[in-house]
Order: sequence, then C-alpha cells, then structure tokens
Amino acid sequence: MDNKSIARILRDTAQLLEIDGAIIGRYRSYEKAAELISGLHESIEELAKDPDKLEELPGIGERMAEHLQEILKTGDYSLRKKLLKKYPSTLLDILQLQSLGPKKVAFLWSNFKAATVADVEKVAREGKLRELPGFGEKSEQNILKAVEAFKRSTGRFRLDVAEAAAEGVIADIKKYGKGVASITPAGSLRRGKETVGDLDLLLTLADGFTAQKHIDAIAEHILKYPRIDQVLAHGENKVSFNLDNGIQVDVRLLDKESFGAALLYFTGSREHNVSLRGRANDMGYTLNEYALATLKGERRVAGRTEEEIYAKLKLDFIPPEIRENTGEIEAAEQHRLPNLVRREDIKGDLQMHTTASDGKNSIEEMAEAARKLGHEYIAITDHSKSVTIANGLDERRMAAHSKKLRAANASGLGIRVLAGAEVDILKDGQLDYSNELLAQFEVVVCSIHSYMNLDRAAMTERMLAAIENPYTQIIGHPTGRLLLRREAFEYDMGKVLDAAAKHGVAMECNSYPDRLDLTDVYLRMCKERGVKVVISTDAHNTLHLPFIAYGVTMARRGWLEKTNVINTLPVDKFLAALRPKPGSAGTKHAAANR
Ligand code: DGT
Ligand code: CA
Ligand code: CA
Ligand code: ZN
Repeated sequence: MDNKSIARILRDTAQLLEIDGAIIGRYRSYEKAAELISGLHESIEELAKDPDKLEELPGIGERMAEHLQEILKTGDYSLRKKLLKKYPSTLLDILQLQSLGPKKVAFLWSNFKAATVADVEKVAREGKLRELPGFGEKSEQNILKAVEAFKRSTGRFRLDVAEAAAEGVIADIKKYGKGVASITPAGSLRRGKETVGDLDLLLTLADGFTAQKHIDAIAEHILKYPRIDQVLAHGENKVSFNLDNGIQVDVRLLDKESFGAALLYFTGSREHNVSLRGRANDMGYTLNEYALATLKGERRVAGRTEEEIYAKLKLDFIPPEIRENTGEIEAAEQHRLPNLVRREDIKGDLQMHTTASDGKNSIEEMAEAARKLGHEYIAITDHSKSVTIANGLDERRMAAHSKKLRAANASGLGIRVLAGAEVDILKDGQLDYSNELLAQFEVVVCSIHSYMNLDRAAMTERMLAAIENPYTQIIGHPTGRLLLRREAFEYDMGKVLDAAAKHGVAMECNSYPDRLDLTDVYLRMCKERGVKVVISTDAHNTLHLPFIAYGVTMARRGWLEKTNVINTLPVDKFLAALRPKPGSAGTKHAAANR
C-alpha cells in the first residue's frame, strides 16, 4: 500500500469526522498524519515492519500508529467505514468545491439532503442559499462558480501525474524486448499541457515483427501491466485501458513507415491538425495518420518523420508545445518561429522555501541540490509574517534568517545563494514588511495568499498597488490558481502586465505542477509587452527543484525565448535585470540593461 492511499484514507476520515461534528483535536490528528505521510519519502509500509519506527515519526503517537497498522493490514480503516455508513461518500466530492468546508457540507446534507455536487448545484441555482445565515447571495454565486470548475476538472490529470503514468507504462512495455522498436507519448502530454485528459502512446514495430501474430503478442504483454484497472478495448493495432489512478491510456501499434504521420496526427492539437490538413489539400495532398500522399492517395509523399512532412508542406518544424493553431503555421511558413527557451538555458531558481518557514530542507541542503541540478544561483524566499499557516517570518526572525543566508552564501557552497523573501501582498496591495527590511533583500518576490475572492476591480487595484511599490521585483504565482482545485484570481491581466512592463517588474512562471502559473496565454502577453519572466519552482523540499522543467515547458507553450526569461542570465546580469532598488546606483539604467 503506497503512502498516497494511506493518506487518502486518513484525510477521508478527518473530513468525515469534521462533517460529523467531532471536536477539532480529534480530526486534526488525522489531518496532520495525512499531511505528514503524503510528504514522506520513506514508505510507511516499509517503516511499519518495525513497530517502533512509526511512533518515531513526528506527530504519530501510539494510537495513530495502531490505526496505521490496521490500515496496512486491512486496506481500509474501521472508523472511516463506520462514518461512510452514516454519510454518503459523495460528500467528500462536495468538499473538493472551493468555498465549501465540512460545516457547510454537513448543513447542506442535513437540511437539503444534498449528497452530490449536482445536488448542491440544484440548491444553489434555486436560490435557496441566499437567505441562510453563513451563506448569502455572494456565497451562492461562489458555489456555482466552484461547481463549474469542478465539472471542467473531473477526468483530467496534472501534467506530472500524467507524465509519471506514461513513464510507468513505457518502462513496462520496453520489457517486451526486441519486437518493439520505439514507444513515444503523443497527445496533450507531448504538447506539455498543464492537464492531460488521456495518454496517447505510439509504439513502432521492429523490422520482422509487423505480422499480426507479433502485434497480438505485444498487445497481450501490454495488457499484463499490473497497474491496469480495466481493459477498455483490444483491437487489431490498438489497446486501451484504465490505470489504477483512473487515467486512460491508448496505445497504437504501427509500422515505422507511418510513425511521423501518426505522431503528427496524435500529437494534435486537433485545431493544428485541421489547419495542416487544409494546407495539404491546397497543395494537392491529403494528410492523415498514415501518410502525406497525393490527393487521390496514389503516391506517398512523406510519413516516416514529422520533419519530412512539415518540409513537404513548406513549413519549418513546429515544436509540439506551440501546436495550438494560434499563429504557429503562419510563423513556420515565414521562417519566423520563435527559438523557444530550453531547460539547459536556465541558470538559477528564484523561489524556494526552507525550514525557516514551511519548507522541509535547510538552506545548505537546498543549495547543494540546486547546484547538482546545474544551477549557478538560487534565491531562498521564505514566507513573510502574515502567512501564519506557512510559518511566515516576522521582522525579527527574518532579520536573523537573512543573516544566515548571507553567511551560507559566504561559506562557499559552490552556488550563489541570494537572500530573498516571498513577501505577502496584503488585501490593499501593501507589502507585508517595512521598507527598511525590504531594502535589505537581494530578491523580493511578492505574492497573494489571502483574500483571494476579491472582485475583479478590487483585485486589479491590489495588483497594481503591489507593482507600483518600488520594492516589488517579481510577482510570484500571479493568478493563484491551483490546478483542478482553485480557479485563478480575477483581475485585468492586460492592465497589470502594462504596469509590470512600465515598472520593470518581472512575472513568475511558477513551475510547481499544482500551479503552472502564469498560463501559456498570459506568458505570451508578457512577451508581447516586453514584460520580463522568471521561471521558478517554489520548491518546498529538494525533490521539488527538478520541477523547473515543467516551468520551461509552460514558457515554451507561451512562445518565450531565452531573451524573455531573465534567469537564463548569469547572476550579475540577472541582478541587473531585476527592478533596481530605490536609491540604488542603477535605479535608472539597470532595467534597460538587457
Ligand atoms: P486530452 O487528452 O484531452 O488532454 O487532449 P489531446 O490533445 O491528447 O486529445 P485526444 O487524446 O482526444 O486526441 C489526441 C490527438 O489526436 C489530438 O490532439 C488530435 C488527434 N485527434 C483525435 N481525434 C481527432 C479528430 O477527430 N480530428 C483531428 N483532426 N484530430 C484528432
Ligand atoms: Ca490525450
Ligand atoms: Ca486519446
Ligand atoms: Zn507562495
């Protein structure tokens, strides 16, 4: 049993207890255990083999250790089962709606018998909540918005989850050995979309293995993968199945001859394909998943590689990340495709947390892991005082922490450690530290972590005020979205980016797979306006640092080039490209330095 499933059971129990009106201490202990376990590197199943080991974990007492043993032994937990006899399990779906906590869910259940998201939607649509204490018209609107978001998100998976699932399937298929020449992900995963609906894998058959009996043997091997939950289809050259985490996978088995055409077709996007097909037709060809051929199909023109198909269509090769039919075909025709930023261009990471606030590793551990990844510099940016749930630092603690950062940097870690902070943007757009303290940081990232439901006008004003503050250098996770969980803040992005351009404030492309914030569309708006972008991870432990690759993927989807991303610069030039501190020598010129 993996840690995730154990944490899930504990979290369900905590939420059901809270719905049941249990006292806070009771459900918090389950919640805390769930948090701990989902963030743990060691497997609980392994640890539990030695009963004392469990109790050595912080916050796990004798009782919780017993519960864990029960979960490991039975695959479930008796209290959870008991509560699920009392309440429908669909209440846990309702809890996923932003703006509905357990108290309200319990209230809706006992007063309206609202057991599902659809029930909640009905009650809200009928206007039954606006009169109730603790709800009101605004909250009714918010609930309906959350229901829409829930509907859009179900059945989709985060990019990192999809990628890991694909890697698992691919590694297993490769075990088949010599009949399989290659296996390649296509679809939205190859395009690097932030969420993925299903996995589209293309398998090419090795020479001498193209007969149906070989294809059948390979298909049979694929369907033995232990993580398959359900086989959906088994055709002549395609198998489809669901994995145990719910993700659907389609594997197509094909000849090498058609690989390029199939890769092009199944990478999509649909809109890109439609445009390409139109272009092919205008040039006297047909294009499908087997080949580019003359219009009557009598002669194959290309099909083995994508490159040769694009070339025959008189187009430069279009990177998968920008195949969304938003101008890339015209650009390819006119040889003005962007030279997209690459992972190896990145020289530093400008947002991360340590044990000083809510991170799990020390300054030195983060620095060492970043150095091993090839970074030349990092900024350590722990939380400011208002973010109490993330153990934000007040002025006194921050001053001491900054001293430690400077000492760490001076101690020769083989990587430049910049003293930074992630400073909270308060409700009115003010920053969470005094100017004296702000002036001492080498990197100031400013982000919103509270009052996320302000209306559009108020949120726009708040962002503009933050950008106008002369100490603000980078806006962290600018829209605050949490993929599949929380919608982006509403504000006038055009206005905000105009202000960022004017004041030399950089926007963050946050690489954390829950966030991927800014989106491709907004990143492209940055590029058009000359707003600088910083790609950062927001790492909370050393294992998060490689997430930088997801940020680069997002930046590529936003058409960004190396010159648009300032942490591709060596450290001195990077610092010069940041908005200069008030009163510093470079106040006028440094921003224009690149
Ligand atoms: P997803 O799975 O929802 O994240 O998005 P995709 O892009 O992976 O879409 P999917 O899995 O439905 O199909 C994979 C690709 O196959 C898609 O990007 C384009 C291509 N494709 C599928 N169906 C059609 C179709 O009816 N027409 C065209 N032109 N292309 C299609
Ligand atoms: Ca797909
Ligand atoms: Ca598909
Ligand atoms: Zn943050």
